[in-house]
Amino acid sequence: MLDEIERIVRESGVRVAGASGFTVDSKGGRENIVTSADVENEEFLRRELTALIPGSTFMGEEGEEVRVSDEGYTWIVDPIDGTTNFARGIPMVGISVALFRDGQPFIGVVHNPFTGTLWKAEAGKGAFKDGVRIRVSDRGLGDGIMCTAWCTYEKSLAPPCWRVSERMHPLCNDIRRIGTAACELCMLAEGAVDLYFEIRLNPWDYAAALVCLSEAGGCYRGIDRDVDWNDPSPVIAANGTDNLDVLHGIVSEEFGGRTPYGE
Ligand code: LIP
Repeated sequence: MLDEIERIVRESGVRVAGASGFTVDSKGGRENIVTSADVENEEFLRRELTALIPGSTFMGEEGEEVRVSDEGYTWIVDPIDGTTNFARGIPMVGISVALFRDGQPFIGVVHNPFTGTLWKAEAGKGAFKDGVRIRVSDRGLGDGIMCTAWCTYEKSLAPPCWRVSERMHPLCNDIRRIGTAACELCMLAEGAVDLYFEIRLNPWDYAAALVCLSEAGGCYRGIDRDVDWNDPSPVIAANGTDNLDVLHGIVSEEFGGRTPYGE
């Protein structure tokens, strides 16, 4: 199954990397856009992936609302994670495909068609980047690089996000804002970076990458509970529980136990 999913994702990557003349529309607010390439790639992935498992359900960023099935199979897909990067020609995007079985994630594939990089994992079988086994780093906080964002789509939430960055910056090595959660979380899985925080992501941004992160020995959580697979959630992740606990503590203090998404 993983090989078949990889084949389909790579085929979709050829379409995305070769897209031209696509339209750009707003999804509400000037920051939240969708391109015709997103929509077309989601339809391609929906058709090909659901044909792999007849009767499977499909949750896609650009489609109608779907919940993860407690029984059977559900796909959670972001056809182009990092849409703004894609629309502006910044070659950091991720095609993200997760497969859930009986409500639990067990396969994740993330592919950047511009670099050719593909991360993949199946529960219990390890995580891989371009076919090579990967593991999180063992860096302490002082050597850690944190990927983060400052809530692009709801800028009223930016101030506490800035404060988290302000407090983490002197503790760690540096901070990066790359603009694709799927790829950033996979870079955490491969040991390139060491921490990750974003206050508001959708399941399609992170589901596949968190399978890779788990299989690579990393850890993640929400603020007051686990990450949600059906609704927007904060995502706090790290290469180990020591760094996760420091980051989670600062996030909790800055958001005052109040999480903006019903957590
Ligand atoms: C993006 C995320 C990114 C976040 C952006 C956006 P999209 O996903 O991957 O980390 O900061 O605001 O949500 O919307 O491009 O698929």
